[in-house]
Amino acid sequence: MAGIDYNERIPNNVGLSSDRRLQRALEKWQPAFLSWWQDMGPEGWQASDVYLRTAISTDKGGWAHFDHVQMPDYRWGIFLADAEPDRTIGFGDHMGQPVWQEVPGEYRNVLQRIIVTQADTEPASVEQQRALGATAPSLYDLRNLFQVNVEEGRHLWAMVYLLHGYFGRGGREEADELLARRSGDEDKPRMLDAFNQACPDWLTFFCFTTFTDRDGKYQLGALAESAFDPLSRTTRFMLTEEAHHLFVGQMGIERILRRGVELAKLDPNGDARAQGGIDLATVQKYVNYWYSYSLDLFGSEVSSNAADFFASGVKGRWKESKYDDHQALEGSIRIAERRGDDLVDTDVPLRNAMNEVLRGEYVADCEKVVDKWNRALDKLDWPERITLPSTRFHRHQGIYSDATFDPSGHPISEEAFEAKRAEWLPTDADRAYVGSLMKPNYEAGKMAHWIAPPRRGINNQPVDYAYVRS
Ligand code: BYC
Repeated sequence: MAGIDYNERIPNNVGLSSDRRLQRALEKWQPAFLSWWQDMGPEGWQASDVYLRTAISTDKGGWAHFDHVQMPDYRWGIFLADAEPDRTIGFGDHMGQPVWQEVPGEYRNVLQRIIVTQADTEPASVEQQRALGATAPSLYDLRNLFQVNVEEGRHLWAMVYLLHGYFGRGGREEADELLARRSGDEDKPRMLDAFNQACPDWLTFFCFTTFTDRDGKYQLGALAESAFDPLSRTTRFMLTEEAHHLFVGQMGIERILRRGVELAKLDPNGDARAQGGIDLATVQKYVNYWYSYSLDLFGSEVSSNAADFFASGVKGRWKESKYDDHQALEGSIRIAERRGDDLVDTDVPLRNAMNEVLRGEYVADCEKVVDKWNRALDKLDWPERITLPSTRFHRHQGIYSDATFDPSGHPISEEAFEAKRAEWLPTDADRAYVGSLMKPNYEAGKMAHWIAPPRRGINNQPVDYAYVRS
């Protein structure tokens, strides 16, 4: 690796070419990353030319440079959003003090933990999605999958830059561990539950990018408020890339719904499945599954960790500036807790409810997405609708995880839940049916039978453009 031109190989705006210490750390890590990418990144397709956008600078337009490239040659860059001059801490106990350019000793552990947790999700999602290239419904979708994958790879780089640049030996060891854990592995799983779930089909992929990537948007938004300025700047830039992932998910589900309705209308019994499509009831079950696992990613409704993160200035609220009170020492959030067969409202001090505050922003955003899907169904004159289950339904983390609730949030017995499970969540038979539809379509402009075409292509290219050339 000696003699490497870092600005060419790793586009960056962090002064990499003049930072010997950082260069040395990344020099060791880069081959390990590439070897992880070969082993755990998209299966096949590594020698294909994919129409990808690459971040080459943070200037307007510079981060959206489009070209056909082979994935291993993707220029994984390290970019921070521009520094805000004289930025001060916007919330918590240190409000008004200058932001930190180095890690304060007392917050070292907590900051490292939060960065590692965030970082771990990035390679995890690439691992979860690695087999999907074998069953892409179109070249357009195949390209979008790979775009998402390389950008998650870049987000890993962004977090590893922070670990290498600011956390010394401990940070370097954590960066190595990020390449050692594996999604779904019994011995070395990824850190958060959603990132250990299988992602074997494209309905799952579109639910994942709608709901799980959307958690990423809100977590990154909360970290963009951080008093640790390098973390704030790197997450601000990551957020600009995240929008496309959410678009891929939302439009993917909308296209499945549109096609499902088209096919159901052709069927004498109104059954999309009988015509080789995906029926709305199946989409609803997948939505229930991924939405509930993504709600878990916000942590417990009542959390002293979250209170500490806020107090110290490490993690803020979504768009902290829109709040009047940045101390959050007064006030409370009403949370329904289960007591026996009842739900009892409890007032939780605001700082302890910060996970719930962020989850509330996320839920409101998800509701808007579902509204858009339902508007599309309405336009097609179709009576069925998608709904979001209650935030209590099917939870594995937080205060609702040790009890069972129906999709409208009513407490029910475990037996009652199990009796309805097959109505509410994907069954083996649903997964087998969806799996049976997953046949690849690699002819430019052609779509799999179960999904409608997108309205337009990527970067003003036509839908039938050769987005991936083998
Ligand atoms: N699974 O007080 P609690 C993204 C653990 S996604 C397993 O409830 P806290 C992306 C927790 O670690 C964004 N374990 O929660 C999307 C703790 O364990 P310990 C990811 C979980 O700490 C798509 C215990 O339960 N970003 O970017 O207040 C593609 C009690 O914790 C889970 C972040 O996560 C879970 N779901 O908050 C690619 C941001 N939840 O320490 C990328 C950074 C909790 O007692 N992380 N636990 O052993 C954080 O802000 C916080 O760590 C969390 C949890 C919000 C995750």
